[in-house]
Amino acid sequence: MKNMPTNLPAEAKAKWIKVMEAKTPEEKIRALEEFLSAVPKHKGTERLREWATKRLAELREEIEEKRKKKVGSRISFFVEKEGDVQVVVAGPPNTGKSLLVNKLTGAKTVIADYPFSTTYPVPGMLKYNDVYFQLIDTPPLVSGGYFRKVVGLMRNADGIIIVLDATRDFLGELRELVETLKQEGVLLVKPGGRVVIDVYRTGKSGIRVTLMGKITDGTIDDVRKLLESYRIFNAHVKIYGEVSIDDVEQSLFEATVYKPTIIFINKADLAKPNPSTIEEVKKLLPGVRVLVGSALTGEGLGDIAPQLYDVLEIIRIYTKAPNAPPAERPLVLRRNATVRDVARSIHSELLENFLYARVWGSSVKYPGEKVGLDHVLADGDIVEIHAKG
Ligand SMILES: Nc1nc2c(ncn2[C@@H]2O[C@H](COP(=O)(O)OP(=O)(O)O)[C@@H](O)[C@H]2O)c(=O)[nH]1
Ligand SMILES: [Mg+2]
Repeated sequence: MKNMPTNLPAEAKAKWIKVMEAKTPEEKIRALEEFLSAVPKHKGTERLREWATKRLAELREEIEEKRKKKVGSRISFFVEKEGDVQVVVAGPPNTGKSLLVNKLTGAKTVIADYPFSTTYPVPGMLKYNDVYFQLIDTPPLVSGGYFRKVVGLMRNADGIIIVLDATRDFLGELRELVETLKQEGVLLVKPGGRVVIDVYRTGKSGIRVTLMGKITDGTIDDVRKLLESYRIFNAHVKIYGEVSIDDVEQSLFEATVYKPTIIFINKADLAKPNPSTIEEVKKLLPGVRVLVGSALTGEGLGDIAPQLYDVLEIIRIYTKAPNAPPAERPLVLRRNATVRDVARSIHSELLENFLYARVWGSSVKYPGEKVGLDHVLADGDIVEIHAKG
C-alpha cells in the first residue's frame, strides 16, 4: 500500500479534501467519484485508482447494509457506533468469539459448535472504569464469504480482539490472518513511524504539528506546505517516531490503518497453550498483548477490559461548568489529549471563545490550576473551561 499518491495535479489534490471531510457514505461516494475523475490515468496513479475504486465498492455496500437495516432486516452488516470505543472481536471459525462477546457483554450472540454459525455482526456493551466498550461479534475471518465486510468493520473500529483456539494450530492460523490483513491495509502492530491527521472543517486553528518523533527529510513547514497543497488549512498533525514527508502524504489517504489489538487464546480449559508457541505469537506481533483464557469457565476474561483500556491509550476527562459538580460520565479521549481536544469535543464555539481552563488532577501542580489550550491532560482530570460571552 506504500507510495500511492504520485504527483497528483492540484485539481485532484483539492478534491481530496472533500473526501476527507465527507461525513456520510453517500457524501464520501460523491466526493471520491469526483476525486477519481480528476486523477490522470497513468502508471504512477494505478494503485491509487485501484484503491479508490475498491473503496467506492465498499461504500456502496455499506449503504446497502444500512438500507437493509432500515427496512428491518436482521441480516445487516451495519453497526451503529455506541458507547465510547468500538472493538471488533474477530478470528478464525469456531474459536469462541460469540461465547466471549456473550460472556463479556450479555449480548445474545449465536453460539454453536459448528463453523459459520455467526452470519452478521452483533454488538454488546462492556463497562469498565466508567468507559463503555462496544464489542462486536463477527462472522469468521476466512477468505470469500464475509471477509471484506469484517475487514470493513475492523477498519472503522478503534481496536480489535483476535480470538484463537488453544486446541488448534493457533499460531499458523494467526500467521495467515496477519498476512491477509496486512494486504488489506490493516496493521495490528504499531508501526515505528506514524502520522495521525485530524482535519477540521471549521475553525481558524490553522495547521498545528505536534512532533513526538522526527521528520527525516523535511521540516514542520514542509508538512504545512504539503497540507496546503491539498487545500487543508485547519488540521492537527501528530507525528510519532520517524516519518518522511511522503509518509505524511500517504497518511492523508488512510489506505493503511493501525488498530490496537489484543490476542485472546481461548479454550484454555481444554488445552494449555505451549509457552514457546505463545512466545512465537509475541514475536510475530511485537507489542501486542497476548491473553490466555476460557470463555467457557471465565478464566482470563477479567483481564480483557483493563488491557483494552491500556492498548487503546484511553484517558477519562471529567468536564465541569463553573460552580457545578463534575459530569458523571467522562469524556473518553486518548493519551496526550489537550485542553483544546476537550473544548473541541464539547462545542466548537467553546474553542473559539476560549479564555482559560482550570484543571484538577494529576496533570497539574495544584488543584484548580489555570491552564491554556495546549495543556496536556492526564487520566481522571477534571476540566472547567472559561469562555467569552
Ligand atoms: N471448552 C470450551 N469451549 C468453548 C470455549 N469457547 C467457546 N467454546 C465452544 O466452541 C464452540 C464455538 O463457539 P462460538 O462462540 O460459537 O465460536 P465462534 O464461531 O468463534 O463464534 C461452541 O460449541 C462453544 O460452546 C471455551 O473457552 N472452552
Ligand atoms: Mg460466532
